[in-house]
Amino acid sequence: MNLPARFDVLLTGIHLATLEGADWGIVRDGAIAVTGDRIAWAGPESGLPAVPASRRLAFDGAWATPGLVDCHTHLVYAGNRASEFERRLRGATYEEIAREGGGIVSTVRATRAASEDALVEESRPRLAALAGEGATTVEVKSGYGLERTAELKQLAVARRLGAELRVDVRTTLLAAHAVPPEYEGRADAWIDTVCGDIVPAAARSGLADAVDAFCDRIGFTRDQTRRVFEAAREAGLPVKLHAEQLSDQDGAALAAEFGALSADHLEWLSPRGIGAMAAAGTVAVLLPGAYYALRETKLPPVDALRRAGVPIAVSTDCNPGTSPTTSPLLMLNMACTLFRLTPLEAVRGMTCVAAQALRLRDRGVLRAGMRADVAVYAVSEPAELAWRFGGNPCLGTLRGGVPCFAVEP
Ligand code: DI6
Ligand code: FE
Repeated sequence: MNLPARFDVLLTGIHLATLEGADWGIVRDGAIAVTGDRIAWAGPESGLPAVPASRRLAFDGAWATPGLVDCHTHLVYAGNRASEFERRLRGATYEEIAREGGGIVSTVRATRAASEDALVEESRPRLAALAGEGATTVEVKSGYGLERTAELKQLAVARRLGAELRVDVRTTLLAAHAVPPEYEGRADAWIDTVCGDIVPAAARSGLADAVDAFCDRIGFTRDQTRRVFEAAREAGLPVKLHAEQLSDQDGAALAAEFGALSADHLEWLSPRGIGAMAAAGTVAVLLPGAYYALRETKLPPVDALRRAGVPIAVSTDCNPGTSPTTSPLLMLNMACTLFRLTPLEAVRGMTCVAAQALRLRDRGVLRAGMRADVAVYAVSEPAELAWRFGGNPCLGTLRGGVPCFAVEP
């Protein structure tokens, strides 16, 4: 093993859930040493190499996990949808509100009207809240601009916030989220614009790492989604899909056909879709917050996904319409309580498997050589992370090697 002459940061007095292998990868009384933005050494403190450290953080029995990876969010938006929530409680459905020009399109109006600086201000607390519970990598989608400049504005805001808060932000163009008001009744014409103008512009600007679409009754058809995927392929960007959320459109199989990183939501996923995802290595991203907030009753086929060996990730889906949460830890709990994942599956789903859903091979487990993204929690065993709901035991994180702790140990 190549050890540096000095460690920049050394964490001691922690138990590790490395998530190496198929289990928790527990190392009691461990230590993590960091050089630059990489883990230089991780293991039992008794085996710590005798290398001096510039900065030492000595804990007293906290637990360290890989930094959380929130692989599906829409956290850059303006305004809120509290009044839509009230309407839904009085009986209106999400689909009805969308068809009347509310829902996603109401957030589009607010997001277009906000300046880039105003969007940064509105969105910062959301990214900070995710990071405050241990997230070190967060995917952020556009989809509330629905015109070229406003879509790029959202992506630029996401990147700015990532740089400011030292969270590794991955951006996804979601111009095929809804039909913008200017194109009402002309979904195909909007897809022409998305494919001919917005996807190429996003690729040229370097502001998008991937392309997503909403394939559903109130979103886009399978054929329209296919066209978006073809434009993404042409532009050299990987794809992912909001698939089978409200109905079965056979979207997951289409995503798999394009080698998608992930297919997300999946309550209505069919056996055919599962087989296609398994064959393509497409990750299933489960979003219990949206399931909960829409009071869905159709569960994603978790057992069938397990049997087929499809990797399962869990994410917040942070968005104003269907998952107005900024709590990744609450999602771990909901993934267990609502979807019957085990705490280990849920935590893996928000670390190593979520990293896989973003095709990031350098994070998601605690091991020398990986990015020094670490979350530290005041819990007495790692399953406690999924057991609790409503509290935040996170003491802080290392984000690319940089200690971010409210109170330095
Ligand atoms: N499915 C969702 O759950 C979010 N987008 C999507 O395609 C909801 C977005 C919103 O309602 O604002
Ligand atoms: Fe979403």
